[in-house]
Amino acid sequence: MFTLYDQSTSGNAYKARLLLHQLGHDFQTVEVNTFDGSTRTPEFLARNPVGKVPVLALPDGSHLAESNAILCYLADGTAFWPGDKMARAQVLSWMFFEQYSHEPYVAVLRSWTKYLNMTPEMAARESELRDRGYAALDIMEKQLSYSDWLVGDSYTIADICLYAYTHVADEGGFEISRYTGILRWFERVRTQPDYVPISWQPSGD
Ligand SMILES: N[C@@H](CCC(=O)N[C@@H](CS)C(=O)NCC(=O)O)C(=O)O
Repeated sequence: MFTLYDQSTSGNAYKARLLLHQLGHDFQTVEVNTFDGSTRTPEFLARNPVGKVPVLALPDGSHLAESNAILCYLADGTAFWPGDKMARAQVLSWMFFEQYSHEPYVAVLRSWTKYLNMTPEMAARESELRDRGYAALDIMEKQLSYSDWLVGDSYTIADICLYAYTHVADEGGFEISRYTGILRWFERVRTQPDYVPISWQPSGD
C-alpha cells in the first residue's frame, strides 16, 4: 500500500491523491500541518529533506517527494503519460511550466489570500504575482481554446498537474470566469472516470 504525506488543502498534494485514485491504487494519507513546524522535524526531513508535502511512501519503504515527480512515477506505463517520445516531452514541458511560471503565482496568492494573513510585505508583491499568474492563465487559455487537452487528444498528467491549482485560482482572487477555454477544460477533467474533488480523502477501509 502507498502512504501519501498529505495536506488536504494543498493542490500539490491533490495531484497525487487524484492520480492514485484514478489509477485504482490502495493508499492511505497522513495529514501534515505545514504551518506548525511538522515539516521540519527530523522524522519528516528523513522522508523529504526539502521539508514539504506531498511525499509518497512506496510499499518498499522508499520515499518520493515533489508532486510532479510523483505524477511521473505513478503514471509511468499507463495512459496518463503517453508512450510517444515527443508527447511525453510535451507533458514534461507543461509540468515544468507549472512549477516555474504558474504555481509560484497562482498557488501562492491562493495561500496568502485564503490561509495566511496578508502582511505588508506580501501586499507589496501582490500585484506582480497577480500579473504573472494571469500571464500563465493566458498561456493555458490559448492552448485550451483550440485543444481539448494540454497534450495530444487525451487526458494526461499534464492536465492533472495544471488543474490542481487552476481550478481553485478564484480562491486567490483570479477572475477565472474570463477564460472560457479553461472553464470547458475544467468540465472535461471533472467528468473523467474516478475523478475526485480536492476535498476528497480515501476512506481508509
Ligand atoms: N515543488 C513542490 C512544492 C511543494 C510545496 O510547496 N508544498 C507546500 C504545501 S503546498 C509545503 O509543504 N509547505 C511547507 C513548507 O514549506 O514548510 C511540489 O510540487 O511538491
